[in-house]
Amino acid sequence: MEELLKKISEVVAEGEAEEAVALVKEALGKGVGPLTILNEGASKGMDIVSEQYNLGEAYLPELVLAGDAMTAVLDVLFASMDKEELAASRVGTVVIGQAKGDVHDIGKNIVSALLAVNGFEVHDIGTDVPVKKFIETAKEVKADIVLVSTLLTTSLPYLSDTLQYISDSGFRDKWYYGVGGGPVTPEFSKKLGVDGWSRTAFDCVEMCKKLLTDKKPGQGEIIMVDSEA
Ligand code: B12
Repeated sequence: MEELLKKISEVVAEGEAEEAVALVKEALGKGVGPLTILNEGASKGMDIVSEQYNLGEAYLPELVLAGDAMTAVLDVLFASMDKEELAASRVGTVVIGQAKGDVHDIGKNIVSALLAVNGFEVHDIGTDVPVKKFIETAKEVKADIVLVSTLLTTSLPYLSDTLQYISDSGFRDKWYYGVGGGPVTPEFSKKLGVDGWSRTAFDCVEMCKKLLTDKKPGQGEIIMVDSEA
């Protein structure tokens, strides 16, 4: 089974969407859980291509292809997760989106999926999301938590704009505000005064559960979860 998961990571990194989907279906058919396939296979493919990009061994077209393969794999994995069972055990409502100016969506999609499979009602409002849209959606769906993701340093200011907007709209004591993504450091998040920060999508699930049980929005210490620390 390890061999199959390794192969999935390789074909995702190579951007071979069709082959990746076929292998993922094969793994599901053999009883491998969607989260194992995601964590031990497909996500590792994104790590491989990221590393190649950083070393100058892969360029933007390769990233786009790998991103497309990952998205195709995520569609299959999400479809295989039991939605009705999840709806019955709902723990909270989350609005999540990628900050304005940022179209990276793979990490956010993984966060959304993991929250959904852990019983959260997730409203994913996509990429390049204007600050106002987070607040409008949170009001509409009666959110408990608002999460903003970004991978771009140039979009970091929108994380503070969102917090400001939440406060100005009078919801700072109603909604928890959490942030994450590559350039979003623990130091930055603490200085910003958010409720939660976490490193990975798995950490984000734990962070959201802790927010709902251990803290009031806008009060007390920031909750940080970092499995890589
Ligand atoms: C794939 C990729 C792309 C793809 C995106 C495809 C897609 N559908 O998303 C494409 C080719 C489109 C792209 C474009 C660009 N990219 Co790009 N891209 C990447 C790359 C290689 C991988 C990103 C990825 O998907 N990683 C895999 C996922 C699973 O990881 P992740 O997103 O980090 O998410 C994890 C955690 O961060 C966390 N997380 C994510 N969101 C959240 C949210 C919350 C609330 C929490 C708690 C946690 C959390 O959980 C996730 C899973 O554990 C990174 C390099 C890297 N090392 O990150 C560069 C990178 C992010 N890109 C970069 C750049 C500069 C660009 C471009 C500006 C390039 C250009 N010259 O045009 C454009 C920007 C387009 C735009 N306006 O957004 C830079 C950003 C530098 C910076 N800090 O500002 C990076 C870091 C590359 C580099 N080393 O320079 N990119």
